[in-house]
Amino acid sequence: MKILFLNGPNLNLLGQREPEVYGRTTLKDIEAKVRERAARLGVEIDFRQTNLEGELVAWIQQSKGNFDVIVLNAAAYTHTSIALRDAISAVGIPTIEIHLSNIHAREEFRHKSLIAPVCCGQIVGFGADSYVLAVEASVSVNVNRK
Ligand code: CA2
Repeated sequence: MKILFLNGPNLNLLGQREPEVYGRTTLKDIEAKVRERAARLGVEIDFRQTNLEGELVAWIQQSKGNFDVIVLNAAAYTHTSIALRDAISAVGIPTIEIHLSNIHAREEFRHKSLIAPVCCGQIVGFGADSYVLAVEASVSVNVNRK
């Protein structure tokens, strides 16, 4: 089984800015945690970050036939991107939406996710553990699909 982890804009700054909101863990630290859990479950991981909306769209399109599940922290594009939503719909690979913070407990504009209706579920508010929980959720989604 192969999972594609995609991270959107500014997540490369994790651990370096706004530690009061996002903590001190870097994206590299999170990737290491994800790889550790995935190895224990015998799952393959590809872990990527980009600040570009079009690159996320391209990666989602290219995942067809190459990955079983996509785990997506679309960051700010969560709240704005019809292009990402359309790409998830078009590719038809089960996609899990994740966030470090609880977007529903933050500013009003973060409450709306344009991608949620085309994702199979949402994991929010557990910090780096949202990513680790997403490994577990991906395995469950993949098993229940077969
Ligand atoms: O909680 C999440 O995971 C978010 O996807 C993070 C996004 C935010 O726009 C979403 O509403 C919720 C922001 C990612 C930017 O991360 C930063 C890290 C350090 C300093 C500044 C931004």
